[in-house]
Amino acid sequence: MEYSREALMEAVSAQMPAKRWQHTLGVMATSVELAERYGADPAVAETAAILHDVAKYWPVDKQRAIIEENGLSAELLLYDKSLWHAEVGAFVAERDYGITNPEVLGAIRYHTSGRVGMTKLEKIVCLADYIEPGRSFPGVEEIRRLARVSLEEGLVTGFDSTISLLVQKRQIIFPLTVLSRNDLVRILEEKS
Ligand code: DGI
Ligand code: FE
Ligand code: FE
Repeated sequence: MEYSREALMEAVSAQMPAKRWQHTLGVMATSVELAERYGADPAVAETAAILHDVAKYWPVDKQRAIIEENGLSAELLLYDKSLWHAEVGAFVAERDYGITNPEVLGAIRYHTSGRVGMTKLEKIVCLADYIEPGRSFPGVEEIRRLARVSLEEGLVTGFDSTISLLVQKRQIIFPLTVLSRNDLVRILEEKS
């Protein structure tokens, strides 16, 4: 089934509290802005943004079942539940919303952890998730500033803030988050 932009927004918004939908609207607007600035397709970026947190409020048992029953990343189940909705979201986007564009599915799948070799669209949605207008956390203004320098400068600072917070709270870090962060540092070193 093909969803229009409006039908997709309505279907996704029905699956989350109003506040999370406001966040999604922010990620949409910021993804479009970043796509325009950095030369990606704004409509494709917006579609990924609409769906990026589609599974965020699904019961965790349902999320776990989807991962187990569909051969998704079993490794993810060994790490924090808050990581699961990204992988589940990509699956749901394809199964329930007929999304076939692998760029969109990748941007949903990797919006929380990142990955090594992130595409431009993946960086855009992941960075927009950090800096959309509704976000307020220590360091967000600096990430917003760096997002105007480059996608990599903004995103590496975002990952650093997540990793620092996890370390402060002595939480387990999903290894891919560290690998993604290192990959961006390497890209920036090679640029300079
Ligand atoms: O879904 P959002 O709240 O918009 O944002 P998100 O998808 O980037 O992040 C969801 C949560 O995942 C966030 O509170 C931080 C957490 N997180 C990100 N990476 C890791 C992580 N939690 C753990 N334990 N380990 C990680 O590596
Ligand atoms: Fe998310
Ligand atoms: Fe989000």
